[in-house]
Amino acid sequence: MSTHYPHYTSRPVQSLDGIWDFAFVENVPDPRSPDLSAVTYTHRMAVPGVFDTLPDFAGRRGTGFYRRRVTVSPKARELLLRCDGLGIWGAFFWDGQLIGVHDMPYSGMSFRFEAGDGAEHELVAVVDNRFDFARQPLLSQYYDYYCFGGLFRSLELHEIPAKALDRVHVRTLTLKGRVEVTVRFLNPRGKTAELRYRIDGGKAVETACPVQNGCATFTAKVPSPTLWSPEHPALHTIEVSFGTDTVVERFGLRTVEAKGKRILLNGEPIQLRGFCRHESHPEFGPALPAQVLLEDLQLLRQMGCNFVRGSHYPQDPRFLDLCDEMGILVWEETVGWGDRAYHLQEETFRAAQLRQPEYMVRNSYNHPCVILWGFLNEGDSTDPNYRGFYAAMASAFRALDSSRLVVYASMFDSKDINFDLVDVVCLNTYPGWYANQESYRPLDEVAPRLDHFLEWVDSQPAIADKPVIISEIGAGAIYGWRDRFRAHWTEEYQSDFLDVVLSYIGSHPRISGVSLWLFTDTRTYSSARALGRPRAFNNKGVFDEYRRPKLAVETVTRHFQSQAVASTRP
Ligand code: ADA
Repeated sequence: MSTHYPHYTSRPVQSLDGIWDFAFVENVPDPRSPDLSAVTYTHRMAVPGVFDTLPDFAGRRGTGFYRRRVTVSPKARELLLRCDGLGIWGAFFWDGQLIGVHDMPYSGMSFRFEAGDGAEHELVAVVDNRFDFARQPLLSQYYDYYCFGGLFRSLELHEIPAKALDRVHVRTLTLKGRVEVTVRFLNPRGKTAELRYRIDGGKAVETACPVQNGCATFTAKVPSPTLWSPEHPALHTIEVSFGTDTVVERFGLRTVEAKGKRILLNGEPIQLRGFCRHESHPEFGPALPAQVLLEDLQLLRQMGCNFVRGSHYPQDPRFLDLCDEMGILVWEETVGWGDRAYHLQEETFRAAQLRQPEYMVRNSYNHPCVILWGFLNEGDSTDPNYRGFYAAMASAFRALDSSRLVVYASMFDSKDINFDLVDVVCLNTYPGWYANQESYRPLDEVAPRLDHFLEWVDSQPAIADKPVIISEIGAGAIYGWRDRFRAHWTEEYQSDFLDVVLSYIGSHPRISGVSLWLFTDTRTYSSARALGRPRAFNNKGVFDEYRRPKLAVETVTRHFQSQAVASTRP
């Protein structure tokens, strides 16, 4: 059984998670065509895991070679390797032959190939964590988060039958339980497909559907429909069979839209209360054990949150399954950080960005928790030269999924020129933190800056009707650093700061939501840029990297819990 939905219940599926042979090599000229016979496997490595937090390789950049034996059934013909995510670039070799390049960091990708003769095979993964713009344009050393190296999410091997399913996507058509079901095939053949489906384990329905562009689409009625919401995260399942192949997908009935300056969930206005969260841990990197995923979600719930911004990359599918179950709304976004002309003008960067929505939508479509598709965090949204690219990113998401809102987080305040292209106006802003040095009381910068922004939005006809999210705002604090001066970097200052911010947001109905920066402290630059990031961590977490609470947790809890109570009052 897979670690997350979907579950392929009839084809042979084996998990490749576990301990692999490993070698770390520096200065490999081209990891796309390595000399595998020259590699000496000196170590063992965990999958999922990251090699660059372990004592022997901490902080090093180079090429990791992973190797293991795999046994498939002797009659296996076609295989599919699914890798739920790696960093920062990878290639897979089956019996020495290249079977796929994984160049979408943090995204799940699958590779199909012939099994070859016999039951015993060798699988090698070459995982490179060096920054190389030509090979991996999506991640750079200057990004304000450490880009870990390794096979950091699960791997599976599937034996594919001749008639095989890829994914089944379910879209809510009406809140009374009418859904649109799109079945995607791996080997689309013929004009019609004979399908069998069951919803919530109920009666099996047979249907013959026309196949177009590799997909068959039909509508269905959920027999006992229950809406999904943060308060009642009810979920449904659909099991679809095609020939001998069966997949079970889970979905929720819910709608999301932007209307009259509000975000509506199931037709009702919703206020988003939450945090930006990095999938990061000093030891595990993004390969968080299920226990830590649960820990994070319990901490968020205890603070009264209903929202997580998955900064700044596609999310772990196990985390999204848990958000579905626990009723936490999610903003999922493409890999990117502060990209300026030097990236935005490069065709390799643009092409890689434009491919990300394809994987994100394919992987996350059925998660009711995901309500926002985001792209290009703090990219240059002031330069008219890149407005076309912003429009293309928004269209890429909309073409694949018209059932969610599309956003990007801007740091440019009233200088931004692209807010009209997306559904919600989202601002990252740090008044009172990156403050005027002459300021005697930097906290006084918060309200005027936010006032100015909201007035500006309302004065712009093209965006005045859109909802507003404060997608980042926060202040750093070093865990355990308390001081009666309550100055920058003390836990006291962070707590005072978030008190001011959340008092403001709580009394300004024009703001539809906030994702505070940041949930936990997160490893970042290890170069000289770390001079502005004590410990080479982004220290704006209200928890440190080991999830130990700072003073601000009580402050945030007080505000979010009282807002949560207020929002449920009739
Ligand atoms: C930006 C960015 C974050 C983080 C933050 C900060 O808004 O989006 O990733 O770097 O600034 O801490 O300054």
